[in-house]
Amino acid sequence: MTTTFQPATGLLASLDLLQITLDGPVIHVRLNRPAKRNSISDPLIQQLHTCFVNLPEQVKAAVVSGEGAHFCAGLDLSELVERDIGGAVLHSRMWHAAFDAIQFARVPVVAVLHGAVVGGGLELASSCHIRVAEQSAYFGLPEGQRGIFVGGGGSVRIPRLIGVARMSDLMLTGRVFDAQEGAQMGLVSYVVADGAGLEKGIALARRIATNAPMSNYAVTHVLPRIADQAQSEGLMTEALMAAVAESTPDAQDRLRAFLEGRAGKVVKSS
Ligand code: 1HE
Repeated sequence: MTTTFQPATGLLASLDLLQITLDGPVIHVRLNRPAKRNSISDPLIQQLHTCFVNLPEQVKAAVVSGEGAHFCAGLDLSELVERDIGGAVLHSRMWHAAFDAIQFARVPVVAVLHGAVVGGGLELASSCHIRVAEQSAYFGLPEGQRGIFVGGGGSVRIPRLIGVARMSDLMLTGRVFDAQEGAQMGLVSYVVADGAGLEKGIALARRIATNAPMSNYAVTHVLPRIADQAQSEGLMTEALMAAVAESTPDAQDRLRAFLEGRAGKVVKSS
């Protein structure tokens, strides 16, 4: 695959804990704190927030990865010591804002995972829409061992992916899941060889970027909300969203293209 990613300019270039590059409709956001295993300090969580609420106009899909041997070692534990109770609430809410900015970004986000994806790192991965894991990836929630609890939306997002029982197991017993186990339980959608994650993640992002923006928006913003609704409300929300999507010029063009034999068919992946 040829990649021609160029460094971001302007505000995004000033975010020194992220390495942000762009290739047409795809933005690649790499956590860039490898000496601290990409653990998430206050400046790093703030920079993630800033990045995802300021995606350039041209961007239609995003990839998040980590520099160095690990995706992310979670919360920067050195910052936890001596935070008072009020500060702790605000800190958690700051993480919620950042990860909401990712889950409800304007575009879908693909996480490329390798090495440790633990604690807040797993919370970050869970706020993305698709997860690609290299064989080296492993998943854990060491909060129990550290005497704390998840605070970056993990209790809301992780059970929706793997269920309360599996999340409880990770937290209570210190169990760690490898990439294959992550795939079996639906935490990751693709497992690839070590070193092949980014290529896969970028290929998926390029494919996602060819969809109609309103369809992608419906999937990332409306689908999870429907999943949270009771059946009756969910069906009504679905009908309204379907009507909005169908009536966009984009949908009309794409439907006509298929009917006139100008659009691709649905075939088995090679
Ligand atoms: C850190 C952190 C960190 C590394 N906060 N500094 N997260 C954890 O409990 C995971 C803690 N980290 C680890 O288990 C290991 O560091 C790793 C398995 C991820 C990587 O091991 P390794 O051998 O490659 O690196 P290392 O030697 O342990 O760490 C390298 C440096 O990064 C070292 O600093 P140095 O100054 O001595 O070089 C480490 O101290 C530093 N480092 N991880 C701070 N997490 C919103 S609530 C979320 C709650 C949580 O995320 S709890 C889970 C926290």
